[in-house]
Amino acid sequence: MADNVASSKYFLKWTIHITLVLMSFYGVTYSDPYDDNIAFQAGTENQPEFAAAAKPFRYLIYDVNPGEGFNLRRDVYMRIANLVNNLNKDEVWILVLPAWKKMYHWQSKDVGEQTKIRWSTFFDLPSLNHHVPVMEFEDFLMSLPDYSIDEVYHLQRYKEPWTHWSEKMQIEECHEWTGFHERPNGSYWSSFFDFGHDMDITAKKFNCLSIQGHASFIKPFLLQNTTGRSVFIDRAETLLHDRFGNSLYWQARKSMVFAKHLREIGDEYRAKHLDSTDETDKTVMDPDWRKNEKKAGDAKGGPYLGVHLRRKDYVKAHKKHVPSLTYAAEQIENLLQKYKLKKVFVATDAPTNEFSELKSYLKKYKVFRFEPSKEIRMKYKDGGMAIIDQWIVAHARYFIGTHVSTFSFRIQEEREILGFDPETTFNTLCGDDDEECEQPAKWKIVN
Ligand SMILES: Nc1nc2c(ncn2[C@@H]2O[C@H](COP(=O)(O)OP(=O)(O)O)[C@@H](O)[C@H]2O)c(=O)[nH]1
Ligand SMILES: [Mg+2]
Repeated sequence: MADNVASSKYFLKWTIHITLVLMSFYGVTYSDPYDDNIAFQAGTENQPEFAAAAKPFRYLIYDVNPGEGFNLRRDVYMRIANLVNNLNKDEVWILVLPAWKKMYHWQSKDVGEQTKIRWSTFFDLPSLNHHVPVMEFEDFLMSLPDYSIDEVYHLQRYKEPWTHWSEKMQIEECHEWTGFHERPNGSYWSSFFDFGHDMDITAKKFNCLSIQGHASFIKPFLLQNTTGRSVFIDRAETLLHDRFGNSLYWQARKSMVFAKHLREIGDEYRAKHLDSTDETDKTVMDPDWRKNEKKAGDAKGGPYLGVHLRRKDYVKAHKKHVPSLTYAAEQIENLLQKYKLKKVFVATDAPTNEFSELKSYLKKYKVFRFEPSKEIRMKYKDGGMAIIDQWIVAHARYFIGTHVSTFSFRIQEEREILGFDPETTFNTLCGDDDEECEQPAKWKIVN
């Protein structure tokens, strides 16, 4: 009974917050996230005792090692989202989404600045909000008192190598460059997703925290050892998934629905070039991800082969596992024959000359690559183009990706959500000297 009361309060609290957060997305009204009175007024007339009892809600902001790419960052989001999901069992915490800033792979120079990008450019925020309450960093900043974040913890690994792995954490000296600079007044400046270059954003408190553990291992520390309203966790990739591949993992993953404007561009391309529609491919999805519980084999996929051909830095970095273009073409042709397909869609970061070369080896087939207009590239940048590629390639009848690429992993997950047979999903191109190469583990969805 007590549990029921507690959990219904939890859901009520959360609902209020999501409503407020969503209201701020859609510009319905603007409320100061730091003002509890305002926050708990809306919709609470029938529960005055709840409003009185409510603790102030808190903000968890995070960032990832600057060297990490887009698709590992998506994985870190899942770890933190599930930490926030867990925190919300005890207190209301809102996950502040780290604005996207330029990454190594976002190399286009003709699409305008690729920084301070909102998550809504790439993802559907109401869908994220169905899993945990989220807010864009920019919106959070607008009402942050004095642009001053309360506490920062820069996570780091322990210096000494472990002989026996166990969960542990401790505030220690910083082992490495952190990007935080102490000011004479004792506050700490950092660039905060590049916003700090135009606005003077600082933190009141800064510490390096050596840690080895799963994401929720930091929960008691956040609840008991931090008092700040806003807590920033830097290098959040240091935390491990609580449980990789369980139902909560998949809920977080399913909530990361791509933004509608990107899905629509991908769908239009599928219909125009690949004879692929959701009705014919059996990939009709409910707009509310919580209602989608597809079974393996429900999806048929469009009449094309989907390939993720990772090139650029991977050609050197994973020499043994990334095939030459001739050998990639040979493997593609074998699959086209095996599955009696005439079309292949290639998602790739390959430069134009490499793509033309690949095409020249596959003259008997129709080889496609998404070639967006300048307008679309300007609007949605390199990150948006990568998502459109992932969306199109994920809908193929059969998919083959690149060894250990997180870009390929995210496509595989997308196909699990869509309901493909895992046999058509967990496949990897082999390197030239490794014809019978090891295939990826089948991380099947748990609904
Ligand atoms: N548009 C597009 N971009 C790609 C493709 N493959 C790689 N990229 C780019 O290269 C980056 C690869 O980095 P990351 O996301 O870390 O994946 P990983 O390095 O393959 O594990 C992506 O984020 C994209 O910016 C592709 O097939 N299509
Ligand atoms: Mg990478």
